[in-house]
Amino acid sequence: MGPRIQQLAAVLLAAAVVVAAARDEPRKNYGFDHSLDAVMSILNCKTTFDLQKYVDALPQMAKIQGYAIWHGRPRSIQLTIGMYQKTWKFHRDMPPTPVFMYGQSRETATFPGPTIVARHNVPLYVKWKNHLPDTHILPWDPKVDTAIPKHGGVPTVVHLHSGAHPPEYDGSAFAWFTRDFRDRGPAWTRTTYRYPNVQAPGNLWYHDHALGLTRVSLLAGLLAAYVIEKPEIETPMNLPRGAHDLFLVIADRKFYTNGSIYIEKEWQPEYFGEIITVNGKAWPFLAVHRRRYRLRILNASNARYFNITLSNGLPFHVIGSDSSYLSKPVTVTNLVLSPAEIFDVIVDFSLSSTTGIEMLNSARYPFPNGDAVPDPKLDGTVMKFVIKRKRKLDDDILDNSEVPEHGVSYASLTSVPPPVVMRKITMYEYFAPNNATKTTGLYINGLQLRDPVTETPKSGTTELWQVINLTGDNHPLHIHLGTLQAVKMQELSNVQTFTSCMVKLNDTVKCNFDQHANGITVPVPEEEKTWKNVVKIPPGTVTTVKVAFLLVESNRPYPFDATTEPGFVYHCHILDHEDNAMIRPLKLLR
Ligand SMILES: [Cu+2]
Repeated sequence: MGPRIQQLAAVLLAAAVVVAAARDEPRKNYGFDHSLDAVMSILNCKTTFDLQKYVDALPQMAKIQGYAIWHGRPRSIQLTIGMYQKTWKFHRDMPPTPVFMYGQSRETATFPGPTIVARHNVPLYVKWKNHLPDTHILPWDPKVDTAIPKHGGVPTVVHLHSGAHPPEYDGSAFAWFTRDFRDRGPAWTRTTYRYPNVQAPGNLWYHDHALGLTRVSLLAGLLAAYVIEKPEIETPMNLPRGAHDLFLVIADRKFYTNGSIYIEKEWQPEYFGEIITVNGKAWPFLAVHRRRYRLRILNASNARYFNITLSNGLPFHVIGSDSSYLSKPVTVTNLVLSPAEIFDVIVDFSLSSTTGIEMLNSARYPFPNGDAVPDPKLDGTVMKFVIKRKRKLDDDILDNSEVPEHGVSYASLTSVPPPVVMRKITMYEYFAPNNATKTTGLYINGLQLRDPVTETPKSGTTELWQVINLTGDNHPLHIHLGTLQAVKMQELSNVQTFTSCMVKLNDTVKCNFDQHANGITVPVPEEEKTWKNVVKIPPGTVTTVKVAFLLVESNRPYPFDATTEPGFVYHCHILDHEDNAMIRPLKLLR
């Protein structure tokens, strides 16, 4: 044996000993074998998969109808949805991965969970049940403010993202519970949530929201789609339906070679994985006919933005974004999706010049100025559409769907009443005193979640928020209950001077905000001009956002009391930022 081989053998032997020890060792409280992690790092086998792309067919998650039909009319029902630990095959050639998943039963739980299809104005009751084990499958950082149960278990609480519902059903970060409701957070009040579904039709999703665990619990798999249908609005649009109406839930992941999901033990400012999954499969393919398809594309990644295109230049006809349709469809060849953002598009594969079409991604990370550029062999591709050979003559020609000429009348900024309050919201990033590149946390207005509430909108009104981004990255602003729309994006001049003043004083008046809010105006993309649930806030800008705390479809106040405890929150939807601690309370007033 040469000296290098001897050295390698010694490392392997030491590693094997540590692995063996790790196997025998009882699981630590953090649910993570630190020593095993060390071995994985030593052997540098974090994510060395050489996966063949486009070998797994794109799955569609089961659809659960969130209402019953009784004498021809829709009526309320109650569902029970559990959270289970199981394994999931992300790729034909990968070992099964331990995950947490939603499902109506252990057998039917999937990654992502089942899609709930609710009906406008038909309340849906859901009993959320935690069947998770005593420890999390992923490590979490005790330095971050986190839900800690007395008796072990994994704290969970479900938030219906984009839902208009009272605070007690919002899935407050403090309303968490563990298995069989053994331990409950201070804001926990009930086992069953009631979703009124009073808002306009569109695409929502549900996911975990427990204090300090959102990033790891979504990474583990607690996420799924939710739709509110309203046939009066949607039937006349004549959109592709049934087998031609599909969800694409995109999420990046990093894996150990044993199949487990990789995340650093210590909180990191952003989680990025180079393996791109869609509906729980790494780089899947979808066989399509030469016809129009409706694709509801959700970016469920923790921190990764996507800038997607189709390899043969086919356009996306955008009909909606987040939980609202547009005023009229917008045709684009690329779409930028922040975490939690949804675009509802029609793609006409009958116009394809090729039989294989890859969905590509070119978004740098962190977005938009990060050093990392997607690798065409890895995160630079998302999935592939393969056009089926015609078997029957009518396979392709029976497409009566269309790209509608018009959307909805309530999507425009001017359809809601004028704002009654103007607020300034400042996004900060803080660094370690001895290391200017090590992010220690990100805050809004210099405050954290437990600091007293400062945003108290009047229910039934609209407001104008000037969101000042003093960090180097884009942040997706998400406001619970409210819907939002960017009015104007303006670059800040002398941003360094302004930032250093703000970091010291946290005062827009003393730091002469008005003298800095005079840079170039960046146009709001046409495909984002509707009532959104996340608005991308570019770095070094002030983005003016109109926020509606009412039902935009009718301009009516909510038909429920939105002012009760435990209130709502607003936050950055980069989950690593939300957890530490780019999140603030939001309390509506009468
Ligand atoms: Cu952020």
